[in-house]
Amino acid sequence: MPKEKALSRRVVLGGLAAGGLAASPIAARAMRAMGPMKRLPPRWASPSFSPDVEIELVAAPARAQILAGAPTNVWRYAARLIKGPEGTLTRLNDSYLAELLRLRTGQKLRIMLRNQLPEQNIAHWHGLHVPAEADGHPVYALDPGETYVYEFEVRNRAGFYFFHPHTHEATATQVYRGLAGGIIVNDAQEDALGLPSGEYELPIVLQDRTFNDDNQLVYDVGMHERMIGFQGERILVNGKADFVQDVASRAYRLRILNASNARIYKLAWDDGSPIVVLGVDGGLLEAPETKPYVMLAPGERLDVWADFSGRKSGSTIVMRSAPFAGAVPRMAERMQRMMGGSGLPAGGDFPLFALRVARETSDSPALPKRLSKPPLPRLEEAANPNAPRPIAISEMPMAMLINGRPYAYDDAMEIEKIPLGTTQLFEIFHQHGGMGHMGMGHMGMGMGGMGMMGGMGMEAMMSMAHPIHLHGQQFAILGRTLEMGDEEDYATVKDGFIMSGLKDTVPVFSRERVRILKPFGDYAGTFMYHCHNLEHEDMGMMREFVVG
Ligand SMILES: [Cu+2]
Repeated sequence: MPKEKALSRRVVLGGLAAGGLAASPIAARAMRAMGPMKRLPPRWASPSFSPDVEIELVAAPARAQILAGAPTNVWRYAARLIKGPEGTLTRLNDSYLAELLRLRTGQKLRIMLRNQLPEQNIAHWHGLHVPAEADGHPVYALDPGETYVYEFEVRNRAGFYFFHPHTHEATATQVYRGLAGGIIVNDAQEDALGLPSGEYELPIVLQDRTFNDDNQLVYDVGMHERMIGFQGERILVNGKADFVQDVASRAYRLRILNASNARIYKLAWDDGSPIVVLGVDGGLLEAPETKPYVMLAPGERLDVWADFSGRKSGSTIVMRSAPFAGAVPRMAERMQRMMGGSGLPAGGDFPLFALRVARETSDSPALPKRLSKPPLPRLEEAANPNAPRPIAISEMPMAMLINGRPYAYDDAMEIEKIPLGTTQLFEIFHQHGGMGHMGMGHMGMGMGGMGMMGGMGMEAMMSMAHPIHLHGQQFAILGRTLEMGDEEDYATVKDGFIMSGLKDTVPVFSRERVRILKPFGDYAGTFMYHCHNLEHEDMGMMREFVVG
């Protein structure tokens, strides 16, 4: 089946000049559908704001050693500390990723983003609860040479957060080229637990990429990739291929971030050990939870207790992505299998990284029984307990919609206008093919008799997982239900959800309905919500809340 390959357009992101975006069919198509983005002038420093931490962040082309041999041309956020405690910035493995930012709750932060890229750029602080003008809205995208000054207080509790571009219709390509970084926030409550720290706390940033023979990034945006989101042929951890980390035979804390464009992982230890979960997107759980595996979609984070006590020097434990179904449409899965190819299929079974015991020790901390009570919103606080606001996802070959509309700036519908200071109940669900709230169940599923393309039926094409990310304050997940779905597929993922913590991103699997409760405190203004499958986001699967 070489046809699909012929249809797909391989864009090599090798050069230091622009080009990737201009050549991208996604951008061209989306531009026609959504029109140009409005622009507001960049924000300057406020003389009345006195920062505890001040960072200069330069977005610029760079080179990185990712594979053996030739370096790879990338784009990178390079951070430099102007003011603040030692240890605020750490370089991750000399990779293309930005320096890891280590902040504390309550700190006042000023970040000066300088755009030295050949195209527009703006950065978003994923998971952080910040004022609208510090949220990296695409309306503030910087032209080359411009600077944007973010000023905000760190209001989040301890947790692992994430920064990446949110440039209009260019988030996917810019993240893919390398623009991303982690933010670890600490607080006094977490300090008191004495969790593994220093060399025993390992950030793990998961991404997938495809390279050509010259070690340059290839961004494949054919029809198939646009629908399911980019799936790279190799896994990178902290910007390196074939990642192996030496450890001692004791407990570690793994801070895992899925910074991939679209790939969902089913994290599982290769020796069958359960995964001991300490926390999720918005920090620690009340108590550790033990899972056979954990689903981790783009934008989500996981805090893991990994205890290598008793393991012999020289032994290795591997974190894999275990096989699962329903991340991409069934038909796409079949096509992937039929076409073979060199890649890692979505939902496939492959190793992610290895931990090799290099030193034996008997000195290890014990797993705390209690962690930290997450300040979860409660249903009694909801302004709309009996009338949840909808977040209806619909995906068609040429239109990625939420609540029936593609992204447009300043286009909030009534259901997207949120009174400041309220807590709102939402239901996120699939709404296919413009069939209103009928859902798929009424159409009858089953692929029998359906042709490959035209006659295949929108429903089968479209039923896939979408990681939905809401900017602003963290939310609670109240429940997840499967509507007339394929129980067999769902059984491959459903034991990998963590329901108890504070979240900012939740994958909504094929024909799943998810209820969440989200507070809108502190800040009025425009905040985005969108699919964190970045190809979907750039195709318009994004909307805005106007809070006020
Ligand atoms: Cu999506």
